[in-house]
Amino acid sequence: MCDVVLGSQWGDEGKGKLVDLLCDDIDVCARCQGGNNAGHTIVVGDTKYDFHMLPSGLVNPKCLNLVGSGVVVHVPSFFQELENLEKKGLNCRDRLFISSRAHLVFDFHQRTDKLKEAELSVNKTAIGTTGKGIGPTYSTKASRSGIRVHHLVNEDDESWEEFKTRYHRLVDTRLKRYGEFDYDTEEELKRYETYREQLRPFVVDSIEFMHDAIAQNKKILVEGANALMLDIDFGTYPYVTSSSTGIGGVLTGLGVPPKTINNIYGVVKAYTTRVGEGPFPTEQLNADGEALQTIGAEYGVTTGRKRRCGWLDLVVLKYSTLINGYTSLNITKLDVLDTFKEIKVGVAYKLNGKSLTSFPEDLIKLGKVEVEYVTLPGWEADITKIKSYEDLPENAKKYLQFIEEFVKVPIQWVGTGPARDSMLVKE
Ligand code: 2SA
Ligand code: GDP
Ligand code: MG
Repeated sequence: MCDVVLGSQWGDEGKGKLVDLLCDDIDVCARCQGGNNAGHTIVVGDTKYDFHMLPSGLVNPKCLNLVGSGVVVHVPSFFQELENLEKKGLNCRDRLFISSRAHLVFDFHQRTDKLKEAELSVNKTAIGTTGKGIGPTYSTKASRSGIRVHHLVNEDDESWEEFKTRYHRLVDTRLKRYGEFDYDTEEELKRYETYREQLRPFVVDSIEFMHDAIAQNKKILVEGANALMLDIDFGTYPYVTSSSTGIGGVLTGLGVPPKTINNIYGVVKAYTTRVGEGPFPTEQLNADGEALQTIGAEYGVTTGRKRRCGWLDLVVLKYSTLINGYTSLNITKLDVLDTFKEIKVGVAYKLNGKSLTSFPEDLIKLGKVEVEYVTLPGWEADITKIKSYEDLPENAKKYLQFIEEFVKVPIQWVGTGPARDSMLVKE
């Protein structure tokens, strides 16, 4: 059976930390979507690990790790990330596998990601992407001209010639679209001739890999990247990423049937953040937002961008719960609210004075909604040293209870700091 960890807001809720914690008792950790746009930080003792494309289960020495077929892979970054982890003492090579069906991100995808953003910025409609080539790669996948891992590592005689033909064809379509851009195709191809040999030992048929693990009753954990509000279908389109970041992406990105899914853990930051452009109804462009940003150290793990900050939005969380069907929640970064005298929570949206009954699909509407808030008293106490849920201040418990009752999903864990042991379990 597979358990799943998913982001419930706009990302950076602290999924990596929960995955790391759960991986103590997990045989296989799998990524199903996204690429190296993701950034998951895990703190173990004095060591901080930054994960981008590789699964966070690598921190646990017993855990096997799969980069699934729904992930898009920039091979140079794959090796760079692996090397960085090895430098920090993680022995990962024998425990890391990559799906032969995963699509490849080339440098020209990254280049055109930036060119597209520059085009959009003329009309002030840039998405604020990470520039990692994610959108362009999923676009070439959907337009059926993408190149997959198996195309690169195939061993038969003609395969390298075939790969080069595919590659040139693909670059040509990009050149037609964007005109000549500064890019050395021969240099990139040369590098891939080397990667071809280097990547081969990691490549598996991920369908066989996952189904063998299921048949052997292995404990499997799927690590979602990005989050529901960035989902290509259900997020704040077009200010989204280009993959299915919700529960659907687990099935399409790993090739497992729905009946294999067991627990679905929704990770919820105790407030809200967003990186990049797009609507954010509870954003606080004031001292409260600045305090959340500073105390929460809200900077992008991949790009270093400052994250936009605001109050917890329960309209978003309810919508996200409808789609992903969380079986329990992990509330993270509760400690960031320690010093606030009062804490606001968004509970409803009004448009032209009328309460909305569903989450607006139209960004013009979403941009105009008026958020109704409930104000709860803060606890004004340091909770970072607390070791049991029962010992939390009453007002902190009331805050958590408010969330639980509103979304009708039980809270299972509460994060009180970045470290592994700063996680309270609620019985
Ligand atoms: P892209 O690059 O095409 O996926 O960008 C499209 C939108 O998705 C957002 N996005 C993210 N939002 C939060 N965190 C992400 N990962 C990094 C992190 C981000 C960083 O963990 O901090 O370092 O800046 C992530 N990845 C994509 C992105 O901001 C666009 O709004
Ligand atoms: P992810 O993308 O969902 O894995 O989250 P990120 O790693 O991008 O961002 C979450 C940040 O919050 C990381 O720096 C974590 O180390 C940190 N973090 C996670 N849980 C907690 C918590 O409960 N309290 C505090 N203060 N920090 C946390
Ligand atoms: Mg992140």
